[in-house]
Amino acid sequence: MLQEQEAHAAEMERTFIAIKPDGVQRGLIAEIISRFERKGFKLVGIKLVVPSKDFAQKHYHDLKERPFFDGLCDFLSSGPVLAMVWEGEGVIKYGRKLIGATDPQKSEPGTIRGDLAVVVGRNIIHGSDGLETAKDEISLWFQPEELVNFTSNSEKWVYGVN
Ligand code: IDP
Ligand code: MG
Repeated sequence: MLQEQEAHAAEMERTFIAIKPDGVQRGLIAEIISRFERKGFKLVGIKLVVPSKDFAQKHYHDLKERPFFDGLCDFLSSGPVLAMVWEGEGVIKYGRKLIGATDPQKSEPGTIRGDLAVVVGRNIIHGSDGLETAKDEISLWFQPEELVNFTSNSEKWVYGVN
């Protein structure tokens, strides 16, 4: 039992997920949260913020050479963004699966972008793409004290460990 608990603890990850201004404006917050929640992932941080353009540029710094960078940063800073941290086994990679491909025309039905978005410039949601980016993005958007450490009541049923 102890081994199972240790293995479970070792697999736990956190990822940064944001509903972009289009998703917030279109009233998709509950729909999107629900998909992560029903899967069994745990919400450990959440806030609604309007990022400055400077902040948006920091968030998307990897894309600064791309032609759409300026428009993307204008867009991200154009209105409220729902910033979240989700925790769970494999949540970084599986979160990206729930989200779907970057271009909603190529996202599978059943994914968030596949079901709820049509064009790449308005694809409603962001998710970290790896362990390092998850760490960087969580620390960019959240102070450590804004994240909550707790054991959810459902955890033993989701993972089969106490
Ligand atoms: P991701 O959001 O799936 O990780 P990235 O390649 O990291 O995709 O791009 C970040 C965001 O930039 C995308 O979610 C999308 O909003 C925007 N983007 C990506 N490619 C294009 C494009 O070709 N035209 C316009 N916007 C784009
Ligand atoms: Mg990305």
